[in-house]
Amino acid sequence: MHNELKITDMQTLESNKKTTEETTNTISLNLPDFTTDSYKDAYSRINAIVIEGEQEAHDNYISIATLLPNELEELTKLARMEMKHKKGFTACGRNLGVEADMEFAKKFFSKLHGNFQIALEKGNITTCLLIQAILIEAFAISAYNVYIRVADPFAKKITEGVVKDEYLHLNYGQEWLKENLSTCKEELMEANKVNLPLIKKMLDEVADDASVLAMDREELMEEFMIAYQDTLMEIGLDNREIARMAMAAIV
Ligand code: PL3
Ligand code: FE2
Ligand code: FE2
Repeated sequence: MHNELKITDMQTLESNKKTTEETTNTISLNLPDFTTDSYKDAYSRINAIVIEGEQEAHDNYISIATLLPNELEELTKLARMEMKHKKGFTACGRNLGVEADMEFAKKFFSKLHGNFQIALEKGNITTCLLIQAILIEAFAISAYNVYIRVADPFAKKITEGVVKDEYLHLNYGQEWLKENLSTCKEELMEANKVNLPLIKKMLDEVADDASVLAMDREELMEEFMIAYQDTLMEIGLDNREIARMAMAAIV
């Protein structure tokens, strides 16, 4: 009786071990080789985009606080998180032995950056929030959610922490726009018409490098659309308005 029990325990142990090994193998089969030159080459641009994006997000929240002085404390908190994200992603590049191509990344954001600056100068809070807290954050959320599935273990852990914050940032913009919807709807629609096509272009521009990292373009678009449409719904737009806004991506 005693012996029998022991055998059963051993068998359970053996079969558990096998399952673990099988799972590990399956996962590693789907992951790219992080040490190849082609992976590192693509990573030098994608990593730079993310680092630049986090820096600009920081600067944008600080700028938005000049338009919403009552929200200074909250916006400063968000800005601080962005600097932490930047540090995290810088460590991801260093961990893989990759030097980020920052010049490429600055160009990548230049058009959107310019539009944000113009809106800031004009005091167009709605446009600033749409660009940073909705479009850029939804873009980041889509990218990070897809990246988590194919990242190296070090970067995966960091990105998992970051993406949780990005939902808070998206939520911040969402709540402000929801409260002010009656007065900001027209500007929101107009700003979206101008800036959503830029996000689409940026996604197209990054798609080839992303695919080297095993990130699928369709999956990125899908994740973006989920975050984007979900937010517009929460803001209080109806189906027709959301469809109209999303259509701006088809240009
Ligand atoms: C807002 O908090 C940050 C904005 C960053 C924008 C990132 C866009 C990323 C597109 C490329 C996808 C690759 C993700 C890989 C991460 C190393
Ligand atoms: Fe961030
Ligand atoms: Fe963010």
